[in-house]
Amino acid sequence: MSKSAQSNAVLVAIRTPRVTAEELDSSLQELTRLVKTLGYTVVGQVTQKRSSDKYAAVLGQGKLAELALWTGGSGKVESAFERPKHKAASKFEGADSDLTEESDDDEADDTIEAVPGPREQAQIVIVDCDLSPSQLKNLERAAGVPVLDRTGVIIEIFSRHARTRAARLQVEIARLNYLAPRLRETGGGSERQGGGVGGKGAGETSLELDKRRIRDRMKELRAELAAIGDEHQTRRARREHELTVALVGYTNAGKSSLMRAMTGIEVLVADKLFATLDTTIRPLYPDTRPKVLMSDTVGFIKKLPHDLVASFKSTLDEAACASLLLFVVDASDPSFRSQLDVTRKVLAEVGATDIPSLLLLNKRDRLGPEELAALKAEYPDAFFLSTRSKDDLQALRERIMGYFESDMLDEELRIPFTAQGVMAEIRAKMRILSEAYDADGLTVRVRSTPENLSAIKKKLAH
Ligand SMILES: Nc1nc2c(ncn2[C@@H]2O[C@H](COP(=O)(O)OP(=O)(O)O)[C@@H](O)[C@H]2O)c(=O)[nH]1
Ligand SMILES: [Mg+2]
Repeated sequence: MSKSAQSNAVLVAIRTPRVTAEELDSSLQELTRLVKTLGYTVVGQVTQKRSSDKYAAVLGQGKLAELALWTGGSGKVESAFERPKHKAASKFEGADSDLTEESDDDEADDTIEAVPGPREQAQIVIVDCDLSPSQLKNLERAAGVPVLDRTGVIIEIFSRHARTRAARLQVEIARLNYLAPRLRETGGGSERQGGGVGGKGAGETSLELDKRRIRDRMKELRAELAAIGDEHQTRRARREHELTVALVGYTNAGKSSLMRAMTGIEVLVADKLFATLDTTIRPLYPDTRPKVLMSDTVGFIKKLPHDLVASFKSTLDEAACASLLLFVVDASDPSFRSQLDVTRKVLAEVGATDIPSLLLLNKRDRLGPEELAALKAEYPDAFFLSTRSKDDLQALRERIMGYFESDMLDEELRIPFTAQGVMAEIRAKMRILSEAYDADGLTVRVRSTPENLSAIKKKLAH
């Protein structure tokens, strides 16, 4: 339990006049899912109606105090050591008077009900809007715990999902770009030092030095990225070796649930040995012959900050290498058609146009019989399922294997006892339809991809 106690998050959101209650709610739901993806449990939220989300500490004074209840902080921006600069202070006072004008009584009532017990303390604050560096600093002071904004959360998720070298570089650039203006002076304030060899330039503070290092590193990363060039060759080569099914679609479609159910991650995660394994790509479980890998992509995000579009696309590299794409949609979400359009368009942009695909209309348990019939008429080729139905999952597994096997050949192989080593490879890569032993060896009937078949035949010929 102590581990989960270390990873509670409290969400903060501002509802500006342009935003409806429904929009705020759906934005917070999405943020909750993103935060969960990072491994945090959302234990509470602090929201406030304000004219803007640009106030010095985002929240007004009363709401800062409410936030501090969750995090155990002071609830105040001013620290004993450093008072806000003149301009910031007057802006902050403005924020206070704004609170009395705009604070919502209903929300205040909610707060009293939701006052956290000692077991629900949050160790991080996640803010639904993007924060300026000084807003971040002010909030951290009041909360007394680290603060991450929406962009920070998304960058963190992307970096976990970036698998190819190009994707890693792209995400690293986005991270440094985000980090640079948020760097703070570490150590003893802004002391200046003379230039040492390879160290600070004359009169350069350590903060300036850090910023220069970041700029240099970004230059390096960009050069490296440019040098990688066209990766299509490598992709094609990979596709011949492994059978990979990639799940793509918006967040909340049910991709991770499907991934868990089809690959037995839950079984594995329960066993601590496997807990640290990469869970974004795993073989189907129970094992299949041939082996089929499933990959979970980061998922399309409705409010994706513009600066992150490039790094988001790069996390789709895995999908662009897949042998089969599964487009997962939440069929009970009225906006799934437009989401499907965006998903298809972006995948075409990352060069995944020639990959065969199957449309999965998920959450069919949430549809009435008439809705279901109408959707079946509209999407006759789609596969309907609920990730909660064992039968549906089994049927999907058969559909996927059937797809791969349609490309495969059945053949009879003669394996003399002198070539028994080859059998292990056959068992790993092919589906064995029958095997019969006799005095000199065995005869197996296999179903296999043409590539694997010719590789094995070559070995047997030796
Ligand atoms: N009713 C219903 N809910 C589902 C189904 N599949 C997933 N969900 C729920 O939908 C939410 C999002 O699922 P998740 O797998 O995290 O989606 P992802 O963002 O695409 O990875 C979770 O609350 C799931 O429990 C389903 O078949 N039926
Ligand atoms: Mg997911």
